[in-house]
Parts: sequence; structure tokens; C-alpha cells
Amino acid sequence: MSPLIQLGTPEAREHPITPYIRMDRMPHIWCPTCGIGTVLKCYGTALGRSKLDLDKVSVVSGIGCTGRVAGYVKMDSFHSTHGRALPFATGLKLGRPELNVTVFSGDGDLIGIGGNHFIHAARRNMDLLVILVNNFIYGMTGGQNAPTTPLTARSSTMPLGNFERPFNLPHLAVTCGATYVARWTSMHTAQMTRTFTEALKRKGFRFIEVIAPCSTLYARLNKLGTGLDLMTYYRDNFEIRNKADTRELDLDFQSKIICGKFVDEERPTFLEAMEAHYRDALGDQYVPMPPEGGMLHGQD
Ligand SMILES: Cc1ncc(C[n+]2csc(CCOP(=O)(O)OP(=O)(O)O)c2C)c(N)n1
Ligand code: SF4
Ligand SMILES: [Mg+2]
Repeated sequence: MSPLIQLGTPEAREHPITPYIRMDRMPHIWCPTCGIGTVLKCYGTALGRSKLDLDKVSVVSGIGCTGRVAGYVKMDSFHSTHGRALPFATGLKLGRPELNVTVFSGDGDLIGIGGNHFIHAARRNMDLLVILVNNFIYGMTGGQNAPTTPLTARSSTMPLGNFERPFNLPHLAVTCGATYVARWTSMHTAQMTRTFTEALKRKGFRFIEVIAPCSTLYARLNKLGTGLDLMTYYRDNFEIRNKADTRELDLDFQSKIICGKFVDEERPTFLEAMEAHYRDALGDQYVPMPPEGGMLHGQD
């Protein structure tokens, strides 16, 4: 019997992920052994465990293979433009503060073209959960170098190996102002699911990096085998170091991957700081924004 679950069968309809996925959009576009689906499965499981009302959860993605997630989740979701997932999600959160907004996108989308938005959303402690799938490359467009490509790794635009220093993403996030920062690989499904579940209930700018295989481009260009071979590499080369100093989390080509929850602290979110400031400045004249949004709600 085939180990694959066939679409339209009772097994597919009863799969634990089906409440969170638009099964009518299957089959998905991802390559065999790509890591993005694993991250999405963990997110779906975390949504179930969190018991959040799915009508109050919204997912925003940018463009890229990871950006396709927004099209597959069964809740209000937005597949925005390249690099603009964070400003789009910011607008959504400010307009509808009662929503629990997740940004789910790739390293190129959030840190390459979207890097400026990333640093400011973190600085403001915008109330967003950000799940970044780091496959070290621009997958969708042919494997170009990304700001996460490790030194010496090959990409289609650096066929002799990358010479640009990549970002250390947890450190970037925390120095900009993120209040919850973690990293896992797609091999760490249990830990990733627990982290997503916890982070869904936290406030502020929550950043979770997930290292995942791009089997078709990153693995092929670097002669690393299939996505399964990369999962084996993750299994043999990770170390869990909760509360690690984020300055020590650089990733070199095929080096050890430090995982864990590095930061978990409270600071007023953008909306909380704004409310406190205007309440203080305007006194009795201050009209708070209702949780369902609308700055002019209740006014003539
Ligand atoms: C303004 C603009 N510039 C460039 C592109 C082309 N483009 C689409 S996806 C992408 C890179 C995506 O990389 P990443 O976010 O890492 O996603 P992955 O495919 O690796 O999951 C690029 C450059 C675009 N769609 N729009
Ligand atoms: S190109 Fe890479 S990132 Fe995109 S679906 Fe294929 S394996 Fe995944
Ligand atoms: Mg990528």
C-alpha cells in the first residue's frame, strides 16, 4: 500500500491538519522534500492546541515558495506583495486590534527586500507573530543569493560561493526590539510546535526562525543531496541552548545549528504604548479605539 495519503480519500479528510488547510487548493506547489510543508503542519497543530478562535486569526505572507502558505491556510489570509508582509500585517493589526496576526514568509521576503520593514516592526514591538522559513536562498525565483546565504555556500548568482556576510537573524531581531525570539529546524517538529503554541498566546513582536531545506535549489547547487539528507544533517548537527547569547548564533555553511528559545520578555506593544501616551496627553478627551477597530467608532 502506498504510504502517501491520496487526496479525496477518508484518510485525507480525517488528517489532523485538514481543519487548518484549504484542501481544495491541494496539491500544493512545493517540491518533494521541501521543508515548508513541515513548518505549516506544525503551525496547524499549534493552532489546534492554542484553542484560538480561527475567525480571529489571520495569516499574512509575502511572495516566495514560503509565501504560498497564506493561500493554503483555512482562515482569513493575505498573500501580499514581495517584502510587504510586515507592513500589510501592521495595517491589519492596527485596524483590527482583536485579531491574532501571524506573518509567515521566507528569508528573502522578510529580510532581503523586506528588511527595512522588519527592523521597524521589531523596534515598535508590533503585536505580530513572525514565522520565517530560512532555506538560505531565494527559492521561488531560481536560487539567487539571499542575505542569509552562508559564507562559501553556492547560489545561482554566486556559483563560486558566497562572499557576503549573512545576517544572524535571532540577533538582528533582538537588537531591533523583538520580545520573543526562537530558532528551530524543520527536524524539530515537537519543539517547533510547542514554540508556535506558546508564541501564539504571547504579545509583541515574536520572531521564530525555522531552518528548512530547499531541496531543489540550495541542496542541489551545494551538492547536499535531498531534503531528507539535510534533515539528517540537522539531526546530527544541532545543539539546544535556551537563553543563549544571540551574538553567538551565526550560521556558517553546514555548521552546527544552535536552537532554542533565546528571548522571552514583556514590553509594551505599539498599541499599548500609543494608548498610554495619548491617554496621558489628552486626558478626558482621549477616545480609546475599540478592539474591533475603527478609530472613529462611537464618534459623530
Ligand atoms: C518587487 C519584486 N521583486 C522581486 C520579485 C521576485 N521574487 C519573488 S519571490 C523572491 C524571493 C523569495 O525568496 P524567499 O523569501 O527566501 O522565499 P523562498 O522561495 O525561498 O521560500 C523574489 C526575488 C517580486 N515578486 N517582486
Ligand atoms: S524551490 Fe526550494 S523552497 Fe521552493 S518549493 Fe522547491 S524546494 Fe521548496
Ligand atoms: Mg528562502
